Order: sequence, then structure tokens, then C-alpha cells
Amino acid sequence: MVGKMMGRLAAGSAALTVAAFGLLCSAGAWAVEDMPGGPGNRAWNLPGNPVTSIARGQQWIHEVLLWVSVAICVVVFGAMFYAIFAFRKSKGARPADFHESTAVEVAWTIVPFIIIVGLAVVATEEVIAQKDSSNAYLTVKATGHQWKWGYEYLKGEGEGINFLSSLSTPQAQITNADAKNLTYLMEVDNPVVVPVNKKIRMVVTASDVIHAWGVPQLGVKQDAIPGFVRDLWFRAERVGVYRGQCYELCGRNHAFMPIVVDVRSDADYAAWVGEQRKVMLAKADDPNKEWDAAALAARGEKVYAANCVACHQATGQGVPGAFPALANSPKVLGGQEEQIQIMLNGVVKNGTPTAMASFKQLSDTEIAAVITYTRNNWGNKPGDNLVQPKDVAAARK
Ligand code: HEC
Ligand SMILES: [Cu+2]
Repeated sequence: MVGKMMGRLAAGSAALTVAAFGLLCSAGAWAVEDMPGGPGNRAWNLPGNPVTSIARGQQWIHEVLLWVSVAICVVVFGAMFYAIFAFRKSKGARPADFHESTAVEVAWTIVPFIIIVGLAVVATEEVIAQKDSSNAYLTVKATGHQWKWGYEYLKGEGEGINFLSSLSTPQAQITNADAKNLTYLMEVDNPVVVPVNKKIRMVVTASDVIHAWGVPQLGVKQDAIPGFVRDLWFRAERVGVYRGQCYELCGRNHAFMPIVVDVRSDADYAAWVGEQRKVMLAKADDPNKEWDAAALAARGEKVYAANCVACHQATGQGVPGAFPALANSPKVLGGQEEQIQIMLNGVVKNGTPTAMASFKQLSDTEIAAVITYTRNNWGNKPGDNLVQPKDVAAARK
């Protein structure tokens, strides 16, 4: 009776194992069709085609660990099932009744110890390499927002570029009105663009709740935590588009804030930087905008604080003998054309430039704003106290 039960148990668990494995396989087979990145992705494994040394290292460790575990399972379960089958009670097996075996105890201590230390050594090497984000060619900040990513190029070629990156999958695919494409929910309007074969450092943070920035093929993943800055790095060895998503449950649209990294050749990257610069300039300030006096003066206060206070002082009194006061200055109270000329060309006396240098690198809007500010502050109040960006643009020609 008991023997029969044991036999059923063994057969049952074997059947269950086979069934579970079959299920896993079929899930994998289904996943291969839909996985982003297209062909080359293996069904039952991490996404294929790692493109950084770190990602390759991770896959290698993953594979070694998997096969070590498989070997252990085969040995342990093999011995167990063999014992259950070969020494079953119905065949009249009698249990041995020995106690304590030094050899066995030493073996089952030493062997796992060696296996674990061996795995720890390779894993530690990999973790240390992952953490070394020094000497990056380019530093990009990624900020998680509910539910999109913001990118800012902080340091390196492209410095100053910044944009938001949002899901671009059409609503019709989400509601099943249209068929879903291969990059369903893994596509964005503005991908992060980086050059190939260059060390890229990402600093990762968040503005509201915890998100996580990661791309499997680059071998990176990092929690994005409000109030903290963490970093990671990668050096993509192949031009291509690599996809990831937010890896920390962050609210209703967690599944709708993917990450796309577009790795380009040096020339293509430089071209993109040029394009991006133009886009930034274009959206910075509309040079044809008509401002009201209050808004322009408020903007001008910032321009003044950043460019003029060192000499003319916050009080507008300047420094006697070195820098003239702008308060009650006849130049500031005079016609605005002359003041625009001072800003564009600086003040040159007898052919020698004075400390008042040209500020023509400022935009038309900034120049109009700072002039308006000086003409409406410290008691100054000339008749035509409002200068528009188009007045500056006209004077530049
Ligand atoms: C490095 C010091 C320095 C900075 C910075 C500077 N200025 Fe001047 N500025 C001068 C000096 C010196 C003069 C006098 C030139 C001369 O006539 O010899 C002057 C003259 C002027 C005048 C003419 C005033 C007068 O009564 O002669 C105006 C207007 C003016 N600056 C505006 C600005 C504004 C606006 C900024 C910021 C965008 C600025 N300056 C930044 C040094 C500076
Ligand atoms: Cu998120």
C-alpha cells in the first residue's frame, strides 16, 4: 500500500516537473515573437545580443550559474529518485543504520563552499567593473517622472541638450483597434542618442516616486530615487537601437515609460548634436514675441544678475572710478538705440576697448530684457522704457 503510494508520488512529481518545464518552454516560444529588438532574441534567456562587455559578463555568469545549478539538481535529484525507486520497501530494502561519517560531512561542507566562493569571485569582479564610471566621454542625466523620462546632457559633446522622452506607441494599438507592432510599448518620441564605442555615464534620479532606468542589452539597471543621484555606465560596441523600460513599479502608467537608447557612429552623433542645438535655439525664445514691461524686466533681472552685477553692482551704483553707475546714467536715460549699441559692441574709446565688452553673444531677448531692466530700475524712468527683441534684432543687421 505505502509502496504503491510512493510509486505514485514519484511518478506524479516527475509528471509535474515535465509539465512545468513544458509550460515554461511554450511561454518562451511565445515570447520570442513579441520581444523587442527583433530577431536574435532567445526565447528562454536574457535578451540576446549583448553589446557591452558588462552585459556579456552578466550573461556569462548567468549561464555558468544556470549550468552549475542544473548539475547540482541532476546529482541531488538523481540520487534521490534512484534511492526512492531502487530501495523501495516493496522490494524489501532495509535502511542502513550508520551514524556520523566524517568523509561525507567534510565533502558536503567543502564542495558547496568551493562552488560558492568560485561564483562570488566572478560576480564580484563584474560588480566592481560595473561601478567604475570614471573617465566618461559623455555624462547624461536621466530623471524619472510619472510617466516619462527627462534627459539632460551634462558634460561632453552635446552638453546643454535636454529633452523629454515619452511613449510613442499609438493609442489605437493599446486599445487593440490596430495590430501591435514589434516594438509595442518599447518606443519613444525622443530616444537618448549616444556615440558608439565611447564610455557613457548616466546619472539617474527621479522627480516624484522611485523609477528605475535600465537597458538589458547594455547590461545596466539602476533605481531612480527622488533626492538621490546614482550613476551607471556603458560602452556600446555596436551601432543600433536598444530598448528597456522603467523597472520599478511607479504608478498607473508604469508600463508606459520605456527607455530607448540610439547608439550612432561618431559622425551621425555629431550631426545629431548639431541638429539638437538648432532645435534648442529655436525653442529658447521666440525673437518676434512682444513682451510686456513687467515680464521683460523680470527676465532682465536674471540676465543682469548673471552678466552685469560684478561691475555695475546689484544697486546699479557701479564702483566709483572703475565702473559707472547705471542709476541715473545719462546713457541709460538717453535713447534706447545707443544703449543697444553699447550692448552689441561694447564701449570703445579712442580705438581701445574698455572693460565694457560686447554682449552680442546674448540672445535678442536677453539683451532687450536687460536693457529694459536697467531702464526701469534704481529710479530710472526714461520715456521709451520698453525695448523689444525685434529692436535688438534690427540693430544687429
Ligand atoms: C567687466 C565689467 C563690466 C561688466 C561685466 C559690464 N559692464 Fe557695463 N560698463 C563697464 C565699464 C567700465 C563701463 C564704462 C565704459 C566707458 O565709458 O569707459 C560700462 C558702461 C556701461 C554702460 C554705459 C553707462 C554710462 O553711463 O556710461 C551701460 C549702459 C552698461 N555698461 C551696461 C551694462 C550691462 C547691461 C551689463 C551686463 C549685460 C554690463 N554693462 C556689464 C564695465 C562692465
Ligand atoms: Cu517609472
